[in-house]
Amino acid sequence: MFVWVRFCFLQVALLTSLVAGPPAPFGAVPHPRQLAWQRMELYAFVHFGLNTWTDREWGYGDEDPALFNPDAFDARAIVRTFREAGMAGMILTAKHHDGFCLWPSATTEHDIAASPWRGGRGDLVREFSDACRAEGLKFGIYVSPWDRNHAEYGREGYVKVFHQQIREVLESYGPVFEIWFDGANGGDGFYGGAREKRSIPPGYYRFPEAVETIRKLQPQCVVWGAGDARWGGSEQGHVGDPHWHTMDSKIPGNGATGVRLGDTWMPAEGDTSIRPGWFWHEREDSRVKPATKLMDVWFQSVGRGANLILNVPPDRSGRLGAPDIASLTEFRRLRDQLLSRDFAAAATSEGTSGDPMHSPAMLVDGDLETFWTPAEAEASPTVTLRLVAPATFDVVRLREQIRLGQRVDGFAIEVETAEGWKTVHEGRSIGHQVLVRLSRPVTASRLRLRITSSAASPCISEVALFKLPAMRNSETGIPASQANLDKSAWKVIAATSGDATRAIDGDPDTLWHTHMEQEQAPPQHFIVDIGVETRIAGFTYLPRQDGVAHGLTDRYRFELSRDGRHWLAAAEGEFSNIRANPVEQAVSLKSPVAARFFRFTGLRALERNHVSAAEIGLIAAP
Ligand code: FUL
Repeated sequence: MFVWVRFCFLQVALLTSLVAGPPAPFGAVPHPRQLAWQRMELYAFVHFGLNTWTDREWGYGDEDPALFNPDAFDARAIVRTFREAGMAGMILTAKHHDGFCLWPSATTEHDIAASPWRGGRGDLVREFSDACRAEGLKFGIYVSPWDRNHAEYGREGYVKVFHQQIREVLESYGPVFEIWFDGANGGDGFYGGAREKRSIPPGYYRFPEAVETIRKLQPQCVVWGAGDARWGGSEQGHVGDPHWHTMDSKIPGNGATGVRLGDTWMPAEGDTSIRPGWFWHEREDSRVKPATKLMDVWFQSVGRGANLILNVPPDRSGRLGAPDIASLTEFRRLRDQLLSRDFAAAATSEGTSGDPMHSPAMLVDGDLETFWTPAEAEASPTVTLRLVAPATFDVVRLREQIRLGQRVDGFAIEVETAEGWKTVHEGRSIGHQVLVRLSRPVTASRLRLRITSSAASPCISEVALFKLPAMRNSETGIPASQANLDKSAWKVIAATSGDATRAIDGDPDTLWHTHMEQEQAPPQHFIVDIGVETRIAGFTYLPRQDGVAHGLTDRYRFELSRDGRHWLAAAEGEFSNIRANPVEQAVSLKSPVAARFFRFTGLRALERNHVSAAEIGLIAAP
């Protein structure tokens, strides 16, 4: 029976191909679960947990669960905001690196059942997953592999716990569209009281086995970071250009661009937070990204064919902040306005086609599944669209039918002007979609899409034309620094090595760097005289901004002095997550200290054996 059905199928396939049937898939193609996921495009991230109370980005693992008590938590209100912002789903940090589980887990006592919230009977994963179902959003889960709380971390015992946690969250909360496995691991932690550094061997988490379990429990769930989808390469949300949906099992590649012609379909997700950090910090209430900035990030992720996961963290009351909601609302309005009118709709089209089913008319039929494929003989396939009326546009959206693989390697967009045809854009990748922003608006009634290079006959499903809404210029609304003390009269009076004036010159592109003729290993420090005694409430550290991790300082000491001789240890600690998210770090002192001198010491470096800082600033007490 099977053989016969298969034989018939081959016959039909052969016949259709003689009649010029649909093009065969090319290279790696998406699994249906990946395809459904790629079409979600935009969803929310929710970082919420003990860090919300301790004001940290990475908890050490020894935080008291009693801190967790959001008195006005309302999952439904949060999810409604996401729906109104046009998001297709949300992912919750069910467990972050501090090991605190937001659901009552049988694997640990370090969970929500140990908190006073809802009398110790609360389950935040349940409340969010129920709210998502009620609001029609998909629900996803982040379970951190690195666990700074668990005593067995680094040993076999913890791997079992981790796998059990995955089972718990997938068995009890309905469909999960994506599970997120973060790669971060800073080494040290509480680890049941050991307070030590632990390193793990490659393969420690046994992901292949975990993925097998996930497939069994929830076959539609996309595994991020260990199976189906990849990181977009930065925590600023953007992905590369050109952007390929494939990676290769043999060639190491960069997640931002992907690997052209790679053997594995592994689409990217750009991740970023609406605030500088992932968790809510009061001091960042004034640093919420405005909608214009979100539009930029969206163009550089969704507009390059990737998904965008945008983090919007609840505060200690368990609600989203007013500035965050305002920005999301405006972000939605701008996207709606942009996409409300497609000037290519109902255009007539001319061009060759490989077969009648795949004529150029498919490009403007509003159907993502249908596509145009040119006659095979055409060397540089071109399609011409005549719009129903002359239109002014500055955004062109193109989509390939990615069920058949990513095929196009180069394209040009041309418009007809009074002086003849003019190329207004040349690009490389299309894939799921590309939103091309033209350098300026053009007015035309005829447009040509020319495929200049393609690894297999192009299969283009859409051309659409839009006009950007008026946007107040992208003043980001994010102050350059949280430090508020003027540095112009500051003087470096000592430094163990390197030119420390570069860390107080107000220029984020210059840096203090203790790598001289040879590496000057941490600890390394410098001392600054700020000229007048001032009440200091905190300091800021801006990591180097050139994308290099050498000397990135993830442990610091900060001291203050009135006379430059007697020092007070004002703060010592960790700058968490600066490798992936090298934004300015602000540290508040327990209470303000009057001082005229400060000494900044880098105690540990993430890479190479030296210390660097782009800027150090001071926060004066009000
Ligand atoms: C990173 C983590 O270390 C951050 O804390 C955050 O969760 C981000 C989404 O991923 O690698």
